[in-house]
Amino acid sequence: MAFINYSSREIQLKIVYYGAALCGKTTNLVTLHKQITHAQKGELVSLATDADRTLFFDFLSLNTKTLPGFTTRFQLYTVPGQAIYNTTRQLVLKGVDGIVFVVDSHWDKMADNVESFANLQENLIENHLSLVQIPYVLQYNKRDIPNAAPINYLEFTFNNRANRALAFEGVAATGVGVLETLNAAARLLLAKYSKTPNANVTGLSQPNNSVVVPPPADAPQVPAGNVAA
Ligand SMILES: Nc1nc2c(ncn2[C@@H]2O[C@H](COP(=O)(O)OP(=O)(O)OP(=O)(O)O)[C@@H](O)[C@H]2O)c(=O)[nH]1
Ligand SMILES: [Mg+2]
Repeated sequence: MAFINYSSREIQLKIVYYGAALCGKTTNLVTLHKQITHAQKGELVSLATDADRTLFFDFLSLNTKTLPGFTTRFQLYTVPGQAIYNTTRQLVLKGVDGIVFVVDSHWDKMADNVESFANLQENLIENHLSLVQIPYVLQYNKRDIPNAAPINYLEFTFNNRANRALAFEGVAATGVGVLETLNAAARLLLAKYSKTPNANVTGLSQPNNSVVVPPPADAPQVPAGNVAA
């Protein structure tokens, strides 16, 4: 839940990166930490195993001046994707304001992605929340791999709804789409809480060319595994 302190003129907003194990959530934060100017960011805190699997969460704080007279602090978290850490995912979701759902584009990961999206919705319900009230964006990550599922397939599986979510193609490992994804999530929150939707949170210029174009209405549809809310 957004935390607004009028005496210190500070707004805190929590964005959680959610998705299946190894889809690239931590890589998004590592890349952001590298790309964003020093003055705006705190340390990247990661609690990981020796094999770099997230054990509890990653955390990165970004201070911005996107609202006149206020400091807006975006607190970015990742969840651990491995199935066994569900209690931790529920805890990290507490007080969430916005979500980035990271999809692994690898064909072999579709079942994991679908399961993770369903798990997100279940865990939001545990927190008395839902995707209807929590702004979210999608990132189709690992677009660089040779066996990536087509965007049409991903859009149908994860974004087949009347009010489609903003979706971005990403290569988190090299930075493609990472800032765009975060800025889109941040803009949704700023629009919700302040009616100031045009902020560039990361302070960097960015082309919008990685916004996924919705598939045409006559695109072939894949009936199985559609979990869009
Ligand atoms: N080819 C490619 N590899 C990527 C990309 N993004 C992340 N990876 C790799 O995918 C692996 C997993 O990335 P992580 O960021 O640790 O994944 P995670 O979602 O945080 O995983 P958990 O913490 O276990 O849930 C690492 O080897 C990354 O280098 C990408 O865009 N392309
Ligand atoms: Mg991780």
